[in-house]
Amino acid sequence: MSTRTLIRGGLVVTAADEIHADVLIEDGRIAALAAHGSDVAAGWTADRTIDATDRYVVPGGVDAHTHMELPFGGTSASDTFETGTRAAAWGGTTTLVDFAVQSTGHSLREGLDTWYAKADGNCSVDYGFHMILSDVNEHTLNEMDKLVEEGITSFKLFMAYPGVFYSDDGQILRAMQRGAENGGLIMMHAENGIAIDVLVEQALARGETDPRYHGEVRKALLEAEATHRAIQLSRVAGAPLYVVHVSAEEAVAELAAARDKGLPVFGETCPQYLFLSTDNLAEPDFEGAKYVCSTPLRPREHQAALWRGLRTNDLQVVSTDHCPFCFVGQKELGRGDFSRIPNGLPGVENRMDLLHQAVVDGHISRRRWIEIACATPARMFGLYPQKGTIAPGADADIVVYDPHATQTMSAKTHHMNVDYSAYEGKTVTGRVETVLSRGELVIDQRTFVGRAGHGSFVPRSTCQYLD
Ligand code: DUC
Ligand code: ZN
Ligand code: ZN
Ligand code: ZN
Repeated sequence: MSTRTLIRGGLVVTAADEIHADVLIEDGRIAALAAHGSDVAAGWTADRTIDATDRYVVPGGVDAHTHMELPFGGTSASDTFETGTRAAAWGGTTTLVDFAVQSTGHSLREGLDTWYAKADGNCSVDYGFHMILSDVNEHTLNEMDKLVEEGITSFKLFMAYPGVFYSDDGQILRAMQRGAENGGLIMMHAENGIAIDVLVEQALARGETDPRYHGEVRKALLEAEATHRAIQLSRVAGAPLYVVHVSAEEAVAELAAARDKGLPVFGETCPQYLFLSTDNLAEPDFEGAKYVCSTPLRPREHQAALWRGLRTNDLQVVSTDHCPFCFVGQKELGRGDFSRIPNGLPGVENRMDLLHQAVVDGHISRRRWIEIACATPARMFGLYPQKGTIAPGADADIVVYDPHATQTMSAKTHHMNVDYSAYEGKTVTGRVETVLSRGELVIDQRTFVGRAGHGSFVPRSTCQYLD
């Protein structure tokens, strides 16, 4: 039986428009929009009506960078697909693109099947996968073609982490060449890991073991160098490039210079780089470990370049790189040696709210908020217009957002399975009120009413940001 839902009286905000409109949902999809108060809208009836007066009605967030259950640093990221997708929904995100991992010496198929199994039946919102390439060889390259056909249309490579995920320049070039042929988008972790490992060893030899040294050895210049090298390799291969978790001003400059030449080079940053800094890494009593991620947090001065990049479209996407590890028992593995602190921050629940705060603070416009958090990640990764917008035919993934409510972020109240908040005590204006995933309520007036297993794998087309 078809269910009709009506969202009445809100301000519908998309990347393109802001209109006072009623939204009619039928069979999990958006059936129609009509001006609030118009004869057309007044004539609509529904099984369920949501009053969105004084609220924004926005597309569900698309977080194109998460790591649920990632085995890393001798432990495993603490959010499962069940807890992580529930927390995502609480934060107004209705689509995740998580990273399946190829283990060295194994096939892409094995890695991908492992991730399908982790997610299947456990998610309360929809998800797709990118594939991390840890072992670029002839077999892997052939498998890339098959994955693209299966809807896994993006591949992450690492210039960092020698001995773990690392690819050398020859492997990177070959993967890029293959991507240029099969349409797979190469995503790059751009840090010079070989040089960083030298600096890590030297720092530890000097007795510099505290979390803040993580930020000192992973130098901005080594992010910029790797970004530059990745751009040049992508030019040689004739492939577009998406640089993940950009944090350094110098790396933004490399992207901007490439884009000024008209190259198809894209950049993502994350809330932690926009709102946190090396001040957090320097917190006493090993608390800085909570803020250890790679690329690292930078001195506060870098933030202006990131905000500028988001305004000028030298950076196109804000994703979270959500990769939570509990302070107790996980981050603590690195006491006495910062290089053993598992890398990653929690944040899947906080992204939409922090970026709304950026609207309040005047960094970005309301439509740009939706563009960088919903529409562009959907287009970048082949999910548009099914995801990322509110338009007839699109999936009814919708957030009713209260722009006036305030909230204070805290581990005491968040829903991520991690024992601290990276934003503990931060008060922001704006709060998710109600969330729909394909027309079904997941959050109803701040109550979780979703279901593990509602969320489905979404096969993706190739990058649409080049169209
Ligand atoms: N960076 C992180 O902080 N965590 C997981 C992997 C990565 O590249
Ligand atoms: Zn194997
Ligand atoms: Zn990375
Ligand atoms: Zn990541």
